[in-house]
Amino acid sequence: MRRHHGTTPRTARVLGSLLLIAAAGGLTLGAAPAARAAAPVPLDRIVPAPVSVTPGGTPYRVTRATGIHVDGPAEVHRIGTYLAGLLRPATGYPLPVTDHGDGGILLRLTQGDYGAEGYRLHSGADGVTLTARTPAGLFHAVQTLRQLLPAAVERTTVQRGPWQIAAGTLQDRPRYAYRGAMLDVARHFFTVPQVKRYIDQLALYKINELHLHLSDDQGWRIAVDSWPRLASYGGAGEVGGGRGGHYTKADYREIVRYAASRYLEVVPEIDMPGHTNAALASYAKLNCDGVAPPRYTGTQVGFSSLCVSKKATYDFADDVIRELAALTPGRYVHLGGDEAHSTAHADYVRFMDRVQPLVARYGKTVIGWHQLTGAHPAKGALAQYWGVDGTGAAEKAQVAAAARNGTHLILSPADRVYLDMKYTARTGPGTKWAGLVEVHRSYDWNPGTYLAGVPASAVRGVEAPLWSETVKTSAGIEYLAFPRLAGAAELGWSPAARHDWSAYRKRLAAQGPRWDALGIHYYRSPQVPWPAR
Ligand code: TNX
Repeated sequence: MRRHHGTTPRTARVLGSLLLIAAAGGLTLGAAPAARAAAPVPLDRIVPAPVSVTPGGTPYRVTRATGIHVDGPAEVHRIGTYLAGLLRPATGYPLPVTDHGDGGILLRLTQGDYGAEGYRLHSGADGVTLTARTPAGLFHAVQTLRQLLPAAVERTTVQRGPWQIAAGTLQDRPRYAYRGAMLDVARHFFTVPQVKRYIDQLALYKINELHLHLSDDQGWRIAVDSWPRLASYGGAGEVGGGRGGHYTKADYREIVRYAASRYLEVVPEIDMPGHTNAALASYAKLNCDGVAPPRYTGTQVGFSSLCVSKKATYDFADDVIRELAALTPGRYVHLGGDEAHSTAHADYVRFMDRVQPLVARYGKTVIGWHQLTGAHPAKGALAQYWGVDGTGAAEKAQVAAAARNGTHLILSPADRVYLDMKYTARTGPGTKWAGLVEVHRSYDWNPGTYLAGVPASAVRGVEAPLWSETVKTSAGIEYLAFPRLAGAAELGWSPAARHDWSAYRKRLAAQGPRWDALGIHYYRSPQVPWPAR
């Protein structure tokens, strides 16, 4: 992780305690008496908001004597080691991880009504206990514990404590099973370390799906052995004319492994039949006229199409989906299917009728952008809705009808959670085709009632896509994602009853010092009462 540089240890320490004061009490910087610094972060001051908290008792204090005890299989031990790794640099404490012992921090798996990802956190004078039915639940509990500690805990050098955790009990579980973020690695390529950095940021907000947009007009980003020029030629470019790049299969496996270690499932997308110029440029035979177009470095959409009438197209689709499925332990393959403006509608339907069964043949479930609902979505397919308030009634009705017929939805309304929309006319990167999307607008909607005529049970969750036409660095990603990503994560996790902008903006403000400590480059929206830096 990249952290702040250029701060001496002493100023870092002072800054750390000032940030703690700010996070704990929202007090004016510099004016607080030292004793106030000791107030721990209240149990409900986290993002996403937890289901319920019952405060009370004496806070637990992490000290040099604290141990991390694990009760469960090796995977629980691994989560304990991950927690120790998070806490050691800033506390400077040894925090041994052991399979026995009392007091300190205990991670345990039990049977019980926690759900697949829920957990309970209990904190008192003698220790903190994290309980869940699954390792994923424990991992989410660790993210909560992290947010209950002062923001300075995120720093890589030793900081002054105290390291207290508010007393009481917190019960938590997600509203939706699918809580996603998408990264477009096609318009600009992002390296494995850059993707890992984003994964760590997603994990902090309990996001559990990482959708990678692996191909588009401007680049093909995943090695395919049976069609090697897709990556070697089709991957060697990007928007603006940079060198681009692609993931080898080993790179991709490393991303999948790292994501799994943070309890995220990777959803690979190969966009078809449009958004395919990089593939068409790599192989002449994929073009109806047999002529490969040049590579493309602009940002127009809707001009490319696979040749729906050619056998080569389906050989290509079969090979790509087979190799991608073999790299994918996750359940899904995303086929794209958006903005196929250069494919006649009948051809689009024909293409999807032939290609969706390939996904099932290789053991996966189809996801498509919601245009798929205009064809014949495969049984069990998910449609990802990316409309806006102004999307036409007929299109919305088509999506709702599909949802009633069993095509469940992932909600990514572009004028709410497209992270590439500019916040205001004056903020730097981003586009604005779906409008300007400030933090309040991004947060203030209800996935359960968002689309008329969609049964609540047909909503699988929320995903925040980040298209990368205008960003090519981690700082660029972060500026667009933070703070809106946190809001999308809360919409996916927290109960509708906890949805409250005026409370959210205060909880969100408390994340600012944490992002500063982590070196996350974020947008300091005037809608959020950030503590002064
Ligand atoms: C629409 S959303 C697209 C992308 C662009 C994005 C820019 C979708 C399924 N297609 O091709 O990158 O807008 O915001």
